[in-house]
Amino acid sequence: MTQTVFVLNGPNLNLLGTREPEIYGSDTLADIEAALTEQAKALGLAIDFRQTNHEGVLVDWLHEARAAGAKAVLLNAAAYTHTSVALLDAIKAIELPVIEVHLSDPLTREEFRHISYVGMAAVDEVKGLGARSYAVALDKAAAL
Ligand code: CA2
Repeated sequence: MTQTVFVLNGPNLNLLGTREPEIYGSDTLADIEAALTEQAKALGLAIDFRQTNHEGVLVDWLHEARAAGAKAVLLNAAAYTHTSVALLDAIKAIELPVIEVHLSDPLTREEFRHISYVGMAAVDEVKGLGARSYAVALDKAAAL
């Protein structure tokens, strides 16, 4: 049976491609989803790609990934990366491999972006490559 990788995106990423292209690139989230869908097919995988602006919804989706028997989760929690103990607890609780993804490299930006609660429980991270961060992360998930 085809294994599924959940790709979960947090707040404001629905605006991708409309503003701040110098930081986040000019691809929209729909562009990233389309490219990942093709890449997943080539890898013999399926993706379940989602975006929400709500912290608790991300927590619910992490639980759902476990219940669905997902192979892994790619998580760009956006600003919640830097604030959310709830996400840290959820990642620990689901006992699935979670790969942290960022378009930019938060470590080269403001100091408040240097802490990552997601990173405290993620098995790996890919950041700073723009839309390609997702592609590299999916290759890593496929290799798990
Ligand atoms: O680089 C990333 O992927 C981030 O997760 C993006 C977050 C930021 O808070 C993290 O520190 C790093 C911000 C996402 C906001 O997305 C926008 C996209 C277009 C225009 C405005 C915001």
